[in-house]
Amino acid sequence: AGNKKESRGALVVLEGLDRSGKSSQCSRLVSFLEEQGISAELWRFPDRTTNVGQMISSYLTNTSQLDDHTIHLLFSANRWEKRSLMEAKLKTGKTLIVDRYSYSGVAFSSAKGLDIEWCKAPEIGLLAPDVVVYLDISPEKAAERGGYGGERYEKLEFQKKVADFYKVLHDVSWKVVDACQPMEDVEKQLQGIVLDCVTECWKGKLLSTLWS
Ligand code: Z5A
Ligand code: MG
Repeated sequence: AGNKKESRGALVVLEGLDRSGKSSQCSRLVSFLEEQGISAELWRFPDRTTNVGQMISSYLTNTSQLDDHTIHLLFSANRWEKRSLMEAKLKTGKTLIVDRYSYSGVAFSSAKGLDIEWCKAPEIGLLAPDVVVYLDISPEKAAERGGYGGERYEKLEFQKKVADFYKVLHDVSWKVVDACQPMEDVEKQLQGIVLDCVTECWKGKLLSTLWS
């Protein structure tokens, strides 16, 4: 096994439709890793705490209107402003559990009708996740979970389009987990996937960049 102290942490991303359980699973995962003695941190995008993040937040709550291209670039800028910190943390051995990332960015904007290649372009050069766990649920089942709030994208027809674009983005770094299982079962599967991924990183797996 690799030397924990000298090895980097893993970049783990959770993706999935609204109400697929990303935020619940991300926090459980961080607690689990900490219990295992693996240093981990919870991250989320959008990061609403920055200036850019506040613009995104008022757009999502319909407090402000923005052109589709403009908001796309703001979401991307919100990841870019965190890139160097992300890299530094990974290099000091922290594993980052990230709630949504570039795949949300591309899937949501493409679902509005923007060209998918145009949507991917500003994400090029961001750190590539070591693993993307896709919490798989149909838009109908997700809507039944209730709690669709007033935010802009929380509509069934739109979520169906988002699901189609997620399918297009699926690549070798993806692991698909059935998000309709009981929460504890999803949790167990995630733990296995993430422990394997952390081990790979300790053994020297190199960081790479999107999209590869
Ligand atoms: N967006 C974008 O357009 N471009 C970008 O680049 C990025 C994002 C990064 C805000 O995201 C919006 O921004 C989002 C995408 C867009 N669109 N919308 N709408 P957000 O991350 O802030 O969204 P959120 O408000 O945190 O919610 P969410 O992500 O939609 O939900 P979730 O995190 O996947 O689910 P949850 O909160 O963990 O669980 C939802 C409910 O289901 C809750 O009551 C749970 O108790 C229940 N649940 C969870 N798992 C289960 C299981 N297994 N069984 C039964 N019930 C469950
Ligand atoms: Mg969430």
